[in-house]
Amino acid sequence: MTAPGQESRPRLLQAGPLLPALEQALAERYAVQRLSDQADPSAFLAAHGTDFVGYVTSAVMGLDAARLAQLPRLQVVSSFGVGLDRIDLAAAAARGVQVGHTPGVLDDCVADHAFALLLDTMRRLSAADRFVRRGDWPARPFGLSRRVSGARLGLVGFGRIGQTIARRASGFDMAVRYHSRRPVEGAAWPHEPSLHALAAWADVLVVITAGGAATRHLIDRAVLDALGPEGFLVNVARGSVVDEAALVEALQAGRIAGAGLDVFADEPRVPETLRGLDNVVLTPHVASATRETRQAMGQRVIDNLEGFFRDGRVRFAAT
Ligand code: 8YV
Repeated sequence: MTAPGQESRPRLLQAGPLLPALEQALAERYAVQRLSDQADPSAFLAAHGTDFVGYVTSAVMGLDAARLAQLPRLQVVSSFGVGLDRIDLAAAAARGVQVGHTPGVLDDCVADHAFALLLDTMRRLSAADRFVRRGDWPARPFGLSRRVSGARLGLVGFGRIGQTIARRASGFDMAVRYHSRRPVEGAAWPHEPSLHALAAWADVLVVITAGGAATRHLIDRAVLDALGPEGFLVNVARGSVVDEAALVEALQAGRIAGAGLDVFADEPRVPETLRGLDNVVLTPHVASATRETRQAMGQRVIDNLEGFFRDGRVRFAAT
């Protein structure tokens, strides 16, 4: 066993638990320590922060400016996930720290999950499942749901994942429009410059835009009211994009028809009020969580580090 002082492999600090296979792949290549294993992370960083040249994190665990400041010799960050809203890119850039993430490999699974939530909320699958399990079927009819085929799908955000969702929608003969800051060149679907107009037009609004300050509470009370009592909301982006209190009020008052949510304002806490509603489908931030996709994301984490330590550049740089 190599004594700490003799370790010649690059030293990495891992923010918290990751997939066991990824942790193993990291440990085979680097000298890795897990910050979340330390009883007092701040004291640990004060004593050992200068040891680390790399930081491995995730879209959820992130890396803020305060933590970055505790790692004065840091050169590279490799994040498990595509979202960058919890990583202070400006602070990293100011220090010349490269940041890599995992774009491209999770588009299909996040789009599939968005569609699963869309189908579930509109066709009331989870509610029907609860109905049968409760033994309510003999006593009363379940009632009607909403037709998905031919419905109008409004996409808030039209990056790689948004476009993948749009392609899924063609199999359901849905009309698709999207809202984004700028029209996407060559897109096969119309751009709607007004988010309110998109919400008023759509039967179901799917949120798949980046998180962060620029999109905070983009989906507010006015947008929900434009969506209206027949409209559904699906969020597979970030909880911060939706004003959650306004959403709960709209759902409780029947001012929108239902919601399918994979992300929340204060994960992993989900408001009791949401959990009590039957017209809501809730999943614990798992849109990318298939074995295949998580394995591919883990490979990107390794590729970014290998690119950096071999050629001086992460392979999938965050911009
Ligand atoms: C997370 C995500 O990476 O990629 C993202 O932006 O939100 C997820 O895929 C995942 O929850 C692990 O942190």
